[in-house]
This record gives sequence, structure tokens and C-alpha cells, in this order.
Amino acid sequence: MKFDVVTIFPRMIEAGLAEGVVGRGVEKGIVDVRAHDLRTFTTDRHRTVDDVPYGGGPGMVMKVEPFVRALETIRAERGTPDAVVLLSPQGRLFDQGEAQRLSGLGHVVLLCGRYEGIDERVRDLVATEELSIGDFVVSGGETPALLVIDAVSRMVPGVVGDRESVEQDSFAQGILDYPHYTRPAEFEGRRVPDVLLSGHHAEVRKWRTAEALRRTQERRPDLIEDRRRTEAKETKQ
Ligand code: 4HQ
Repeated sequence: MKFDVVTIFPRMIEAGLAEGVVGRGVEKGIVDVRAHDLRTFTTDRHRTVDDVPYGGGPGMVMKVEPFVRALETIRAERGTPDAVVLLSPQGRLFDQGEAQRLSGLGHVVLLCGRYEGIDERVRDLVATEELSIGDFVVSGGETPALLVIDAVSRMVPGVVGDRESVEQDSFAQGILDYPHYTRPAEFEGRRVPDVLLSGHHAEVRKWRTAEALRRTQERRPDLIEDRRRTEAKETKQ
């Protein structure tokens, strides 16, 4: 799977992909990530990527032309992408379902903004969709882009060695994970639940499912409601 990231901080993207499971996926060539420096698509002496907002107000706005030229270059060098994603708090919320959808595409471009925002015409003319990683504000689209690449790449076959672990991931089933333990069996008076030491695999499975549901009900009742709704829809068909 191919990703192209357009940013004024390409080294943030490179650094963020140097380690871990996704980093190994990049090394293995299963995911191909290219970071493009937005400033290389400017034409003025000062390599200007931002300007004052029309109508006044605080801060600066990112200019449209460098993004348009970046996409022209990406198309020429890498082919027409299947999606051009603008990262912004105004986007649709990114979740596991969105990660799954994007993992089915061959080529995704991610546009990262800085400053107060991006000229609206980038949305209209360059982006095909807008995604948000959550209802909070970060100082640039680079960490959101890395997060999207991570969540999407995990679902690409071969990136995570153990398929089972991807299928068992928290949210793969739409609920939170069960509690995990490893040795020692007792630490500072806190014991690992007996059932996990019992060797009764069916009992272990039952306990984990019950714990996952209990935690989800307690911490994220909205997920139980979502799952109930999708199950209701599935039985209708
Ligand atoms: N941004 N999900 C970039 C975000 C954000 C989010 C704020 C995007 C600043 C310049 N991006 N601008 N939340 O907070 O994607």
C-alpha cells in the first residue's frame, strides 16, 4: 500500500515511521510511505506556504497553490491516488471502520496543515475527504497523519506478523480489550485471576469475553449501543 504525505515537516513523518511494527512494514516494502516537503512546491524566493486571512483575524492560513502543485507532482510520479485525505478537526471522525476502509485502497495521500487553517479551496479542489482523529486540537496534521498510517497499515496483510492479533485487537470486534497478565502470578499482593492459571481454555475464553463486555459497559457504553444497532441491522438482511 502506498501513502504520500504533504507537509512542511517531512522529517516528522520519517521519524515517526522509523520504529515499531509499521516501521518494519515500511522496511519490508509492504507499506511505501513518501513524505513531500510542501515548500518544494512554492515558486517564490521565500518559499511561502502561508498568508494572512481574508477578512482579518488572528493567525495565518495555508495557501492553496503549493497543495495543488504537490498533488500534480504526486499524480505524475506515483499515479492517481484512490483518496486524498485532509486531516482536520472538521473532518468525519476516524475510527476502526475508517481504518479498515482505507486499508482496502492501494494509494492514499494525506494533507497536513499547520497554522490557523488551510484555504478552503484545498478542500474543494484537492482533497476527496476530510478526517479528524478526535475532538481536540493538535498543532499540525503530522501526528494525525502518522496515526492514520499506523492504524491503516496494521490492517494490511503482512505488516503485523500474527493475523490473529489484528483480529483480536481492541475495536476489531467493536468492544474494548480484556485485561492481560504475565508473570509473576503475584505482585505486591495482587494476584493474577485464578482462571488464567487454570489451563481451562473454554473457561479462559468465557472470562475474557465477560471482562471485555463488563469494561466496555462501564467505560464506553456507547460502543455496546453501536454494536447492538449493527447487529440489529445484520439480522434484518
Ligand atoms: N488539527 N484531527 C491541523 C487537528 C486535527 C485533528 C488542528 C489539524 C490544526 C492545522 N487534525 N490543524 N483533531 O487538530 O486531524
